[in-house]
Amino acid sequence: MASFLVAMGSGDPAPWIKNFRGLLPDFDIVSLGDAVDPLSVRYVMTWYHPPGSLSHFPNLKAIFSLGAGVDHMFRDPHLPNVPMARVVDPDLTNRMSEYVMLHTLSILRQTRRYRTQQAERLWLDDDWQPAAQDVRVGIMGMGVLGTDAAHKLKSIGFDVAGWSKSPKQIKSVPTYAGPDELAAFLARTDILVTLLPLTPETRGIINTNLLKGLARDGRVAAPSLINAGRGGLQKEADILACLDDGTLHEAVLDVFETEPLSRDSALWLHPRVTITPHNASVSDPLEVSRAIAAQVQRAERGEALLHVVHYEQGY
Ligand code: NDP
Ligand code: OXD
Repeated sequence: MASFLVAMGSGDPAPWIKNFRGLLPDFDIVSLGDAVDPLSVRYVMTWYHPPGSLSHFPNLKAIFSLGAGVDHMFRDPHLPNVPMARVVDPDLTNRMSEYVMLHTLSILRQTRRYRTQQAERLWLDDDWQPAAQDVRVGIMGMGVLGTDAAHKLKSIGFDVAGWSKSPKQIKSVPTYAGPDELAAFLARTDILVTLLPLTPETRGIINTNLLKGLARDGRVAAPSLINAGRGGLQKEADILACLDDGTLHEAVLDVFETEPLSRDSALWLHPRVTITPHNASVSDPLEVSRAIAAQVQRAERGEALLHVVHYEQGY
């Protein structure tokens, strides 16, 4: 019998094994560390598998990331050269857009300031707020998640633009592409949302230089940042310095250079930082299992996989 290997270096494999036993009855569902004939392993689902642990399965046909991000796979220098696919799931996409809309609106409507004023029982008659249409949101990463968030932000009135690697044509959303158009994109951005994958090209991209390029002529106090892509995109020391010197007004961070975020990090107590524990979008495990099982069935029928990861691009 062919095997489907659940290779998790992070998180509990048990619920996934249970799901796949129900969804893929023709496969022996095994976990890393189980005694398994290497020749039988035909598919792998991974989330932070230990590097090298997938390199001795000669009949492997495909690898599936448990998440939308695949940077965890590329940590492995011995990654087998077989097709790889990632999760694209409407539930995951919706949840990310909820996160982006929640925090973009919260910055627009200054909820952090009102929370502080409430704690001080302070009623100030200074309630002017800019309209959403006068606030420019820039989304770095116009893939599945960035594009959905862009449309939803647009539908509630924000002036939205996007930046990606390759040029795009998206109705009602001006787009910029590549390093040559980054400065122009940043210069029209009051709220920066990063939904980029972590690759050698994007590592550390959210740094002082980039943050200083954000708009200085906006209707908001100073530009703000929302990063729900990956922690490796950001330089946390630069974000803190930019918050303190007025380059940045507010930062909302779901992801961190090291996770979990160390209890010593100055980010925790900064008055203009919002921290969420890498849960901007955690999709339903059963939905993800169903999506992966459907991919296995496609491969077994000889059909091409969906949502394929490009080795050379790293995402
Ligand atoms: P996609 O692959 O669909 O989109 C990635 C986007 O980033 C594309 O528009 C791509 O450009 C762009 N991009 C990649 N490299 C560069 C570059 N060097 N310069 C400019 N643009 C670049 O990914 P998703 O939208 O599905 O997901 C994005 C990321 O979100 C994931 O990789 C993951 O890290 C993160 N994520 C975080 C979650 C959380 O809970 N915090 C949950 C799920 C995902 P192009 O269109 O030209 O290819
Ligand atoms: C993902 C994540 O990549 O949850 O899916 O971060």
